[in-house]
Amino acid sequence: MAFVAMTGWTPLRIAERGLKWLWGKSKPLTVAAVVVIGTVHVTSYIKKQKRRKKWNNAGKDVVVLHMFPRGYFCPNLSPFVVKLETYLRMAKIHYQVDYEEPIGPKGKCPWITLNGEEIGDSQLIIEKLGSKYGKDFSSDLTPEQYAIAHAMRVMVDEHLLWCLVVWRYIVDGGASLSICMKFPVFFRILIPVFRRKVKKAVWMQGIGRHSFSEVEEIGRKDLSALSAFLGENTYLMGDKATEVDCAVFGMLSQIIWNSPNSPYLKMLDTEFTNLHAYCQRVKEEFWPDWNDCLVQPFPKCQ
Ligand SMILES: N[C@@H](CCC(=O)N[C@@H](CS)C(=O)NCC(=O)O)C(=O)O
Repeated sequence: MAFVAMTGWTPLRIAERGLKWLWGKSKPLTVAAVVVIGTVHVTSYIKKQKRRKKWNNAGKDVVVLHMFPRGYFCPNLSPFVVKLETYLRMAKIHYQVDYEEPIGPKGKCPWITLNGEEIGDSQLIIEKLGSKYGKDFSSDLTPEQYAIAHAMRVMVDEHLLWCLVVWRYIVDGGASLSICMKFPVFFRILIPVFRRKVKKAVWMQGIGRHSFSEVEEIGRKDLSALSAFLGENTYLMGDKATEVDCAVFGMLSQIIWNSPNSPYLKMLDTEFTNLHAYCQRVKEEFWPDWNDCLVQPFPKCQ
């Protein structure tokens, strides 16, 4: 108090002086930071607008499919990209691919641009395209068959997926990704960051609380159900391919071509061989240009 009385320097005045001093010292740095951040934002905004202009010029009713870059052994490392691209082929819908902006309006890959509209989520996209182009391959199914196909699709998209996520990012630590896809050094550095994000996600989802062997058994039961249901059929719902085949093929494609050394690949090779043969059939039917959709040349290790 005596100090305040003698000098007239209240705590408020001291703080005010301190802030003024700090601003004086760091003004050039603050201005430089604002200019750099502003320039980066404006430049990326302009680039984003240019890309949109290009996609909107793709042509009326032409789908622009935004995805991660192609892989060495499978056209994509995302089961949902393979699912959606298989559907586009099944439905013979004219489409173009884009690798510049793989993450879409819902913060996920894949997404599409159609006549200027941006749509996210493989399933919602398939349903929307199905009604727009009149390509509903499940319309002949009975309500009971339809319900089974729906349950199978959800099991694969929302359950088996997590078993693969645990293997790919936690057990395998993303190692198979760098074998199966050309990863720029920058992205390799980001794998541990993504791994941490996945660890949090699987914990929240719940599957991350199980041991690896428990997760493996959970995955085995899904594959076993698919295998038993497929039996000797050509496609899941019989002789004719339907939407559920796109989802199942998309997910199994990740096991067969993008998960070397995974326990699930061993299961398909030994226990559930009809699923392996089924994937070869879907590939032959809808991906005659499979090899042209891969990054060449293959790495020496394979
Ligand atoms: N339900 C979505 C799932 C899409 C999805 O999970 N995509 C993953 C790649 S396989 C992704 O974008 N992950 C990036 C992230 O979550 O940040 C769909 O069917 O499209």
